[in-house]
Amino acid sequence: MPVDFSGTWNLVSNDNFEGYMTALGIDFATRKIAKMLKPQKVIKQDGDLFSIHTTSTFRDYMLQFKIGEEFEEDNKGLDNRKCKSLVTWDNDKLICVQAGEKKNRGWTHWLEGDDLHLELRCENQVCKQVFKKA
Ligand code: VLP
Repeated sequence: MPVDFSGTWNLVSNDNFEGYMTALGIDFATRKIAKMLKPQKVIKQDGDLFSIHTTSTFRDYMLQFKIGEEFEEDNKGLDNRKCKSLVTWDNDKLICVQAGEKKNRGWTHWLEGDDLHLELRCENQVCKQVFKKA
């Protein structure tokens, strides 16, 4: 794949994270803390193998996957629901479907200029995040 997401990325905008967290059933107190965070993503891309490490002052989340290979995702420290997750390419976009209790759950990553974009979806809520290279 020509696109390379590798690098360290800092959050610069976060639209409707509240709606997304509410759809995931995150409690009020946790949402109040979480929406103040400016998480950083460290992405490592090596052929079909990816790791995405999302870190913040409150919680961290580590994801590792291979393109086209379904895996069990535990969402530990997020909503803690287990999903069967699958990440595939759609042209230059990285698309994850997180099959489980929540309908329409997943995310999409893509690059636009120097920025990393992330759309997070759950039920009828869409959160849009933009990151800049650290
Ligand atoms: C839970 C929902 C905030 C909010 C409470 C804890 C980790 C794509 C993908 C790779 C994600 C991030 C999901 C964030 C859901 C928050 C703690 C925030 C920092 O990223 O890059 O896993 O799904």
